[in-house]
Order: sequence, then structure tokens, then C-alpha cells
Amino acid sequence: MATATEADAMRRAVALAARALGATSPNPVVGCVVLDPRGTVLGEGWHRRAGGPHAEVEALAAASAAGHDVRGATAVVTLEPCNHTGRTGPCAQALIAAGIGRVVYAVADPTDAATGGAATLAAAGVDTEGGLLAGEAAEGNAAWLTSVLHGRPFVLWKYAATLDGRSAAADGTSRWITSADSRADVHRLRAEADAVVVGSGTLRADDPHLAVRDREGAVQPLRVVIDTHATVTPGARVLDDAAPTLIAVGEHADTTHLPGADVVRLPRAAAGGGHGGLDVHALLRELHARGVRSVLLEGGPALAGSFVAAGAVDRVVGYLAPALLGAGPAALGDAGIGTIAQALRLEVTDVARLGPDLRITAVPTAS
Ligand code: AOF
Ligand code: ZN
Repeated sequence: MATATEADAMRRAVALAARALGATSPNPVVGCVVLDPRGTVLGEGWHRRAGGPHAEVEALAAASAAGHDVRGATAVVTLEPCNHTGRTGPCAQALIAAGIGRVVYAVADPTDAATGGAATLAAAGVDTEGGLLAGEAAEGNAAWLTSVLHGRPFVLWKYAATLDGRSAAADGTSRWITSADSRADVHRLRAEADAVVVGSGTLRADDPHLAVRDREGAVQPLRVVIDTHATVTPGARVLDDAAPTLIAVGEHADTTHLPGADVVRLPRAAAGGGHGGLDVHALLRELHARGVRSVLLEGGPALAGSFVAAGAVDRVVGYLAPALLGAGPAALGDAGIGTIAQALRLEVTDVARLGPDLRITAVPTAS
């Protein structure tokens, strides 16, 4: 049985892992804390970049740099230590070689390539236990786990709306519905995402830039524009060189006005599963093939509606401003839901106050 100190260390490891959200894809985020037998922290580390040292190796190096002897110590890690030689050596062997006496991990590694670390550790006589705070650690690694298990990126839809659910006024104005605190939080979501997706309607209405600002060390997300008829103009801010941009167009779109742009042609969707007629799942397959593990849907309502209709929204983050409009477009467009029995039911996982606003996070209930 894991101790309360080990549970605290696991919470810390989950928080350390989260520091690298958006920077490790196609790899997971992983955190590790090394404890001496009395529960004192000897070293901690997290995986910072794909191809860089794994969390366990970072934590062992931190302990050794601080002059600590880790023989007989406990390694608390958010993911089962890997068993393979990939871009780096197997962590199970590194832990054994360092003389670690006990390993507590949260989530088993589901990949064929890396699985088996727990068995390797146990066979070497290391006291090994899995499953500690597995729910929290899996939540923190939702993007990577979704991608491994379903072969598509994790999709987060974020919106800002008034308390009566409108994301623009009747005349189309929408700046700024929510507070500066909420907008700063959206920058965090962008920095944590591998790709940010908008529809061409939002592009025409807002000319958004979609790059991450004011976040040290953030990896810029891929900006993705879903633009069936290639209406984006070369001067659009989304096409500047602050971050890479992918334009998803229909099979017959004329893109001669966009020389040098990164363009992907997508098939038309079967009814109900597309945006502007484009197949949402085909887009997600393309993004997955490019190493994208998490997608942030930034707008607008029609785009979000087609992702909901396609069953491709994994988490919803709504920023609700205490204001009323009474007219204007709803935050979510048509999702093919015609009657209350078909409503997409969600479970609220978090409620927070950001300045004057409310932030509600919810996930679809398992059906
Ligand atoms: C990480 N960071 O801290 C741990 C990982 O691409 P490689 O060779 O670095 O191997 C990546 C795999 O290693 C990854 O998919 C996961 O199964 C395992 N553990 N990966 O990137 C880490 N502990
Ligand atoms: Zn490893």
C-alpha cells in the first residue's frame, strides 16, 4: 500500500508533468519525485521535450546533482517506467542501476513499444506498485492517452459567452465578452495545445492571430484553419510567421492565391460529421499523423457544432461572463441534436472563478 507521503509526492509529480503540456508531443507528459525512506524529497524532474530525457532520469540526475545517495530510495512517477530503448534508454534499467528500492507509478504504459517496465523492475527485486492516483495522472495525460487509445488527438472546445449563452451581440461584436483574467487563461490553453483550430467564418469576422504570447518557453501550436473554399486571404494574421499554419480545404478548392502555404485537402463528410462539408475525422487523422496529440477548438459556433455532431469533443471549457445580451449567436451551433433526449450530457469536473467570470470544465458522460 502506498503511503500518504507517496500520495503527496504523486500529486507533486502530476503537477511537475503538467509544466510541459504542449511541449512533449507526440510523447506523454511525465513527472517523477524521488523520496528517501523517511519521505524527504531527494530529487524531482519532468519530461520537458519529446526526445529529451525521461522524467525518471531527470529526477535521478537532480538527486545526484544535490549530492544525494538514492540507493534504497522510492521513485514516485506518473507513468509506468519505460522498458525500451527509444530516443533514450529504458528508465526501468536506469532505476535498477541507481539502486532504487521501490517504484510507485500511477498509470500503466499502454504502448506496445514501452510496456513491461513494472515487470522488469519487479523481476530485479524492486518493490513495485501501480495505480496510485491513476485518475488524476490519466486526466493530466489525457491528450497522449486519447491518442494512444483512439488514434486521434484529444479535442478541447473552449468558448466564451454571456450568462445567457451568447458569444456575440446581435451586431456581431464580441470583443471583449470575458475579462482579462479569462483571456490570459485562454493563452494557457493555447500554449498547452499542439494545434488550435478555427473555421473560416471566425477568420473573416475576427482575423485572429492564434499564436501564444507572453508565455516563456511555450512551443507555438500549429494554427489550423478549416476553409472549404479557400477563402483565406494572404494577408490574414493567421498566416504570419509567428507559428506554423495549416489550411484545410475541400478537394476542389482553388488555392492559387496561397503559394507556399501548407494546404491539406479533405474529403467531404457524410451528413452530420463535418464542418463546411469537410470530414472532421479526416482532419483529426491528418493532425494525428503530424504528431498532434491535443487540439483546441477556438471558434466559431458552427465549427464547434460539427465537432460535437461528429462525437469528437473530449472536454469543454466555458468562460461565462456575468452579462446578458438576449440576442446574438449562441456559443454552440447546430450539432444535429433535435430533441432533448439527444442532448450531449456532460459531467462538470471543475468550476473556477476568474476575476468576474466563471470557468466551467466538463466532459461528456460515458454513454
Ligand atoms: C517520455 N517521457 O518521461 C517517459 C516516457 O520517444 P522516446 O524514446 O523518448 O520514448 C517515448 C515513450 O516512452 C513514451 O511513448 C512512453 O511510452 C514512454 N515513457 N516517455 O517521453 C517520459 N517516462
Ligand atoms: Zn523512460
